[in-house]
Parts: sequence; C-alpha cells; structure tokens
Amino acid sequence: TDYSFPSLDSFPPLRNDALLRSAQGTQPLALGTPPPIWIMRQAGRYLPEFQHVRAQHSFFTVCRTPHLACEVTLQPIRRFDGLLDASIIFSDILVVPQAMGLDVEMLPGLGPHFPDPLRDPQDAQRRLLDRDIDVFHELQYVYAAITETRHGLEGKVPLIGFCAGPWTLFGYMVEGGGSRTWEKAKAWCYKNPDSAHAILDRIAHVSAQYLAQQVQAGAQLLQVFDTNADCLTPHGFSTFILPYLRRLPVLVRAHLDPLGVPCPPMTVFAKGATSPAQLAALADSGYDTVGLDWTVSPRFAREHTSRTRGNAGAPHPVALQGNVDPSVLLGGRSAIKAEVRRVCWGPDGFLTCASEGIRGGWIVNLGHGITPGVDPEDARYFLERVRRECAKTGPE
Ligand code: 1CP
Repeated sequence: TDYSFPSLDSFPPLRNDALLRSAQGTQPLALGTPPPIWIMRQAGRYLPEFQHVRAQHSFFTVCRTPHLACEVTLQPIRRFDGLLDASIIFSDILVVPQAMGLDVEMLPGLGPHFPDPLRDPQDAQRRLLDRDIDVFHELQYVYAAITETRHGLEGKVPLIGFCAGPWTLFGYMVEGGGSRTWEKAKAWCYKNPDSAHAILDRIAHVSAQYLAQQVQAGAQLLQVFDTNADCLTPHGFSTFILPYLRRLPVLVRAHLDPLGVPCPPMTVFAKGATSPAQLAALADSGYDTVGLDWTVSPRFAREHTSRTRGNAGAPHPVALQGNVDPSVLLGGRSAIKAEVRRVCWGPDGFLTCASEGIRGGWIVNLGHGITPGVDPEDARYFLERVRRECAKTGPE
C-alpha cells in the first residue's frame, strides 16, 4: 500500500527490442533474420516450477504478491534462456472484475468462478455502475509486480502488460465463469442492449486506466485478450465488441499524453474474429499488431490486413502475431517440426509471403495459449525450430 510509480528511466536498459521494433514497423520481416517470438500463457500451468509455487500459494495470492508474480514471470525466461523475446506479467484478466467489486475464486481443475455474478440490469446498476472505482488503489499490487519484474529482467527482454477485451470480461461477469455458449451474456445483449453497452463502456474505461497505469509502472507493450470474440454474430461483433476494442487505445493515449509518457505498441488478440471484414476492421482499430488464432492462413490474414495503414495512419501495415496451432505442442516433435515449417514456408506461410514482397512485421506466437499438458521441452523444441526455419532465406 505504499507503492508509487517509478521514474521510467530508472530501469536497466533494454538489450533486446526486436518485439517493439516489429510492432512499430521499424523491423519489417526480413528473410534470414529470425523475427521475435513469445508464447501466449508462457508463464504458468505447464511449467513444473510454476506448479511448485502454486503448491504453496493460491492462484490470486501469486497474483497479489509482487515477488511471487515476478518469480513466475521470470521462470520461462530463465528456462528458455535466449529463446524468448518477451515476457508477460503474471496476472489474470479477472483481476479487473475483482477491482470493480466482484468476487472471483479460482477453483482447482475448474477455473474461474464468480459466487455472485451480475444477475440483471438493476443488479449491475447497483453493484457496478453506481460505484466509484479507485483503479490505482485496487490494482497497485499489479503495478508493484510490473516494476519489480522490470528490474528482475535486467533488460533481457521487454515486459508485456495486458487486460481482457470488454466483451470477454462482460461474459465472465454475467455467466459467473467460463461457458461454451456464453448464452447468458448474449441473452443480456438481446434483452437489454442499453444496459450491456453501459457495462461494456464502464469496463473499457477501467481497463484503459489499468493499461495506462501498467505503462507508468514499466510495461513496454500492451496486449488486449478478447478471447470470446468468436461467440457473436458479425453484427454482434460490430456492435458489442469492436467499438470497445477501438476505444482502448484512444483512452490509453488520453491518460498517458498529459503525463508526457509515450504510448507503447498495442496488440489486439480477438480470438475467432477472422472473417475478411473482421480482420480488416481489427487492422484499422488503432492497434499496432493484430494477433491471429490458428484458423486462418498467414496469407489470408495478410491479404485482409495489408490494405489498412496500421496504427494512427502509420506508413506500414499492421504487424501480425501468431498463429501456430497450440495443439501441435501435444503432437510430438515431427508434427511440431512440420507445422512450424508450414507456418513459415508453406505455400501460404509468413516467410513465403515475405519472399513475394508482401510487407508487414511478424511476431511469432501460438494461435492461443499454451495448454497445461505440454512438455516444456517440447515447447523448447518449438522455439528452436522457429529459429531454425527463420534463419533460412528460402524453403530449402
Ligand atoms: O490455478 C492456476 O494456476 C490457474 C491457471 C491460470 C494461470 C497460470 C489461470 C486461470 N490464469 C493464469 C495466468 C494468466 N491468465 C496469464 C498470465 C501470464 C501467462 O500465463 O503467461 C494470462 C495472460 C491470462 C489471461 C487469461 N485468463 C485469459 C485470456 C487469454 C486466454 O488464454 O484466452 C483468459 C480467458 C483467462 C481466464 C482464466 N484464468 C484461468 C483460467 C483457467 C481461465 C479460463 C480460461 C483458460 O482455461 O485459460
């Protein structure tokens, strides 16, 4: 409770800025030069060293204890020394609903659980919209973890901050946990669209302040995870998802500009938003990088994102992040090797496109988070294979 933001030039100098340069368009994908790589959900679940920490502390205790969050964030950086180009702060998207006054528990083997989810518009008005939230006070434990981790990283790789897309959080707050259909959240939108918009708007404002404060604490790139962007109709996407995703970078800048703090690169990962129109809309929504799930080919994604000009009219197309199928890490080494090769050098691969002169940065990643059953040494093999394929200047 005595945290204050650090001076941003008090941190060790960054020695690997490949991620930031790819996102900003100053390091376009070039044949023979391996692009930056990291793995969504790289800290946690599948790592025995994480399970060791979790055996002693509850999930949210790890999130709320800066030295534990820092330790867990550094675990993959240590284990895969030199193979990862970014770290992501250990936390969860659900710390934001907690900050907004909702209880969230992490049930072993089941995932997040809200004992008292939002019931109806009156309930949301009373428990959410009529309350003032002191974002700094509620979430300063995250900022303390970010500041400590920036020091712990010693400038090896940049530190990513994150939050959820407003739609994804709305889903959890209404359903009370994960869902296959998200039908309560969807029913709310059909029955009470004005109430849904008021809640999404509040979540967007809190999230933007949270992202800006993560930057003040030391985050060097921001990613928005809209994991549930795949459950609405195209019209629902345009109505309840896209406007709130677009608002985040605008509001983050509005927080940071008066402080004289530059806005770092921002990435949007809207899982399942992969139609041509949705990809084009995401590429034009104020973010520097569009994250892709594994259901689209790199060529298809390039085709539908390269006509737009990237963040704030930048003279380069948006960077793309992704999109190796996370399940291949459960499929054995020959499958990993083949799939990495396909994403790089297949007929529709990232490097094949680059060799044809199709422009745009690439940040290598999976198409969603790494799953709990993965052998960490298979994850290492994946990182090594990407490096190997990307060092080549042609498919042979
Ligand atoms: O008990 C445990 O240890 C729970 C496992 C766990 C972990 C390690 C959860 C529960 N969250 C996290 C950390 C986490 N979550 C990070 C930290 C950095 C990292 O792991 O590298 C991040 C970025 C998230 C983001 C998150 N949480 C998302 C968005 C990204 C995604 O994977 O779709 C979502 C939807 C959640 C909700 C959540 N938290 C945890 C669970 C089990 C779930 C449900 C979805 C899921 O199974 O992943």
